[in-house]
Amino acid sequence: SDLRIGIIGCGAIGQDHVKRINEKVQGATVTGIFEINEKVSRSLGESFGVNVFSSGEQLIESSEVDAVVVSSSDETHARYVLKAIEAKKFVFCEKPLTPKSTDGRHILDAEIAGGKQLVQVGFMRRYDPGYRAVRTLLQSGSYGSPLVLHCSHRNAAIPGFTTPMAIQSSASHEIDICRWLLGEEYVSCEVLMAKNSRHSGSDLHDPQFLILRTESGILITVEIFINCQYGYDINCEVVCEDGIVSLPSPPEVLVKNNGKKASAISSDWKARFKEAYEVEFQEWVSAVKQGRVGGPSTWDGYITAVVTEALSQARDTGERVPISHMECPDFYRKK
Ligand code: ISE
Repeated sequence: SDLRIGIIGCGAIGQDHVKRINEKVQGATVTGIFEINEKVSRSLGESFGVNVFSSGEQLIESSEVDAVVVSSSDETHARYVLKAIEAKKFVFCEKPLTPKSTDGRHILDAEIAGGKQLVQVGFMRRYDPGYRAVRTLLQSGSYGSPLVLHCSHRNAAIPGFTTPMAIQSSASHEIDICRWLLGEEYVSCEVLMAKNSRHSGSDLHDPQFLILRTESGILITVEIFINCQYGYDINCEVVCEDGIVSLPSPPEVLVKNNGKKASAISSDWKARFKEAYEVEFQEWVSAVKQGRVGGPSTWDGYITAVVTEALSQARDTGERVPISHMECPDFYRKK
């Protein structure tokens, strides 16, 4: 029978998840939602034909919900994830797991104390066919050791974004994907501000430039550009000892017309990573039905929070900041 899913937080991405689970994912149905905005929640309850709960806690405890998706605002993630652990239910939490590493540590301690891995974090890039292909090639060893990664993460425009959000909300994807591609942790970081774009609002410095170094000395550069204007553009080039491995751009038809050669660039991250989100949820549901978690864990969410804090400190002080954290507990090592 279908896994019955409750979704907490039905803003843009939460609504997408409801549709995705009901229309694309095999073996799961959304049976309930909780959304803080009452108007939105009532109309969604009607249009999706699902139960509308009056709190996230009530949804988690409901006997009609087998597993929980948390896509509410970042600051509320920890309390819902902790509640799901208490109720011994599998929980998929959107990235970042928690903005603060202390909250991440609480989740980690609670999950270990409960004795069973229940949490998966929504780092969907790990399910993108392009990133998967890059990782397979790096792991093949055919190109020698990676030496440098050049990443850029550009959004066309995000209204209301602030300087800290560039790291917490956007760069968290690179923090996760680079350590996943390389199988190494970070040891230090720096942040440099570029010349400020005239399109950035008063609360945002844009673009920002991040530098991370890994245990074996690999250098990673990340340009985060929130208001690049021209489209959604994600790039990753891995410079190895014996060659370059680059993330492919989404395939787009090339048009020659009027003395120009052009291909479209999508303006939307939901479209760019559509396939990744679908694979991510299908794999999550299939694993949960077997009673396990297969994707990014609390540990991965915790590390991202630790690195986010180090980067924020580097940004505020203008200094290179060392990154240190505890060893990965055995509980989270892949068996
Ligand atoms: C957003 O939260 C995402 O997850 C997108 O992938 C990212 O590109 C965007 O910058 C974030 O705000």
